[in-house]
Amino acid sequence: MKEQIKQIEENALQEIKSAKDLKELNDQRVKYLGKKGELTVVLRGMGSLSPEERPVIGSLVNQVRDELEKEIQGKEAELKREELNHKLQTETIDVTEPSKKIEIGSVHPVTSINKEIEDIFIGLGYEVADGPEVELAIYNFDKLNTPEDHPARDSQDTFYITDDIVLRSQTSPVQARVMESKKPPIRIICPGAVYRSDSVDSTHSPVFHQIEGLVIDKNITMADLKGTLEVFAKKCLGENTKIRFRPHHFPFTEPSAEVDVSCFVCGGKGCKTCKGEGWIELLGCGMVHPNVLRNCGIDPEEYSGFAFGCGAERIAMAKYGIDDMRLLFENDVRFLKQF
Ligand code: 2NM
Repeated sequence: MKEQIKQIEENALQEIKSAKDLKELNDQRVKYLGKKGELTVVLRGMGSLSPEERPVIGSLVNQVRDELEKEIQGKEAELKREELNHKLQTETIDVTEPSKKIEIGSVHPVTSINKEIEDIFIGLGYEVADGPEVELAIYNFDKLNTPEDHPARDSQDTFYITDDIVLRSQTSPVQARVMESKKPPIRIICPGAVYRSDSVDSTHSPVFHQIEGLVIDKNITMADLKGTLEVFAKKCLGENTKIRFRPHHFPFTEPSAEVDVSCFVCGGKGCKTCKGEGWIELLGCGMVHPNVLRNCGIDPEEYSGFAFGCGAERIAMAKYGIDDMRLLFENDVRFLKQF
């Protein structure tokens, strides 16, 4: 039996010494000292020994067990130390390592056009006004002198929420609201999203952005309109820009006109940007119709005014040479980063 215990001791010491990690060490603890461990089994078998042998073998087993326990404790401390050292070496944080690059976006071309136009008109003494995109049909149409049978009122062209509520098809309802609530003089500019039931193609989108301007005061004439738009065109597109007026019709203005600017790419000779015309259509405008003034509580005998409106996407496309409006809505960063 002594031989057997010595053999167990020898094997155990060998294995404990070569344990690679804490799990292996624990397996050995169980294997030798656990409830069914080799040494425990020997202890249990002592019943068959003679009374003289019993204390000798008993004390030997206890001695070996104490020894193994000590060895295991020592090995455990060693393995824990190694593990900690390994962690300290592999999990260090290099505070000098450059951080991940933060991607900063860029200003959308329509946003920068809006800002540029706002700045020009703020410089001329205008204020920026805004209002609801979900609008009462009264403000979108009726007050703006757009009759019941006008094609713009058709549900083919305008998004109806109910019979009386629409997604605004222009930003003029903002101007009707301002005329109703403020006494002239009024000088405002209204940028914002508008909605029309158009299919998407290279020049149309059901959502786009408009900038409309409005001036109401005593003795405002077409000359004020022309002078204002000329200053605007030069500041926006360059000092050499010329403008021309073509007669047009809008229900909310009389007389009405469309305004072209001389091509800022070729200067009027004709090129790809102006499609050989020398001129590019910029905006619509006119003298505010007396019915509109009356509808909004302003006396047309005392006050007159002009208004104009243009599409922000169209100006951005002309100015930056963008040939497809869809690019402005797809928001591909590779496209947007160019501006
Ligand atoms: C345009 C063209 C012409 C316009 C008219 C008004 C208002 F509110 F005074 F009636 N606001 N904007 C107007 C006039 C808009 O856009 C092409």
